Amino acid sequence: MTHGGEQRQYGPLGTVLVIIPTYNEADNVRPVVERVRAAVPEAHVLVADDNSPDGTGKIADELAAEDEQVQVLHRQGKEGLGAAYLAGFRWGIEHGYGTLVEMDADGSHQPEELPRLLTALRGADLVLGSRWVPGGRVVNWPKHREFISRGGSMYSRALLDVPLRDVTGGYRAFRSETLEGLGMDDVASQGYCFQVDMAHRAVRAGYHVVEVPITFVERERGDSKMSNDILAEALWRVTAWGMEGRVRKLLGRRHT
Ligand SMILES: Nc1nc2c(ncn2[C@@H]2O[C@H](COP(=O)(O)OP(=O)(O)OP(=O)(O)O)[C@@H](O)[C@H]2O)c(=O)[nH]1
Ligand SMILES: [Mg+2]
Repeated sequence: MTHGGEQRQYGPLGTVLVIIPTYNEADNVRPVVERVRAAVPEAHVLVADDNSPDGTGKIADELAAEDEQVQVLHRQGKEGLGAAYLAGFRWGIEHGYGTLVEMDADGSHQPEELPRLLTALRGADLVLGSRWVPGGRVVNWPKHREFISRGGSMYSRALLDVPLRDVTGGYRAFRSETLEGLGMDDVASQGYCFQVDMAHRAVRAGYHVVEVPITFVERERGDSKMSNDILAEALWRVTAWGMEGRVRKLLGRRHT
């Protein structure tokens, strides 16, 4: 599934940085980093840890000491997924990476599928790993989580006119130019609506966004950070963006 101008010429992807945000992922951080390094050996990894009380940051430091392609961004405290990604994106752009990948630490996103996302990015500005396009699937996901996720995507799609199936997913590959063009400085979304926010901005800015099917696997170890606060933030922000868009359209029409 695609959106945007397909006729463009795309430059090289540059060096790939896989950003993995972590909060209390002590059991998961080592396996996921090792899987990324095995699946795409040329890629670099940045673990963005929010001072996890369970010592995830220390394990990430050990990984970084063992492997010069692994680095750690230590942040002061838990500020949400969106803030961790924005800090990771900025770090990656400052360090000259050409492609920035978002990936969860809990094994839900398969590093072995990353080559397919990167192949698609050769002809796109942004690639979304998608559970809800043909070929995409979820494994071991409780029905209520699937309901929330599918519902969230449908609601966002309808309200924001975003022609994408999986708007809330967090397995993505951005060209650095795309991120620079999206205006990261005024992104306020903290939780998972960060993903909706970025997809919405990309579509609105006319970027070519491609969805690639992925197999999403429910986490086996560690605790979920999904909360009612995170859902509430997503609901009010998406609704506000939708209203804002409608009002803008209405005013635009009156003036013409
Ligand atoms: N740095 C940082 N990472 C976070 C924060 N909240 C969540 N994460 C990480 O973001 C990724 C996604 O969070 P999850 O808890 O897996 O969220 P989810 O996938 O909706 O929930 P489950 O898979 O059901 O647990 C994981 O790697 C988390 O460790 C945060 O505040 N700061
Ligand atoms: Mg998860």
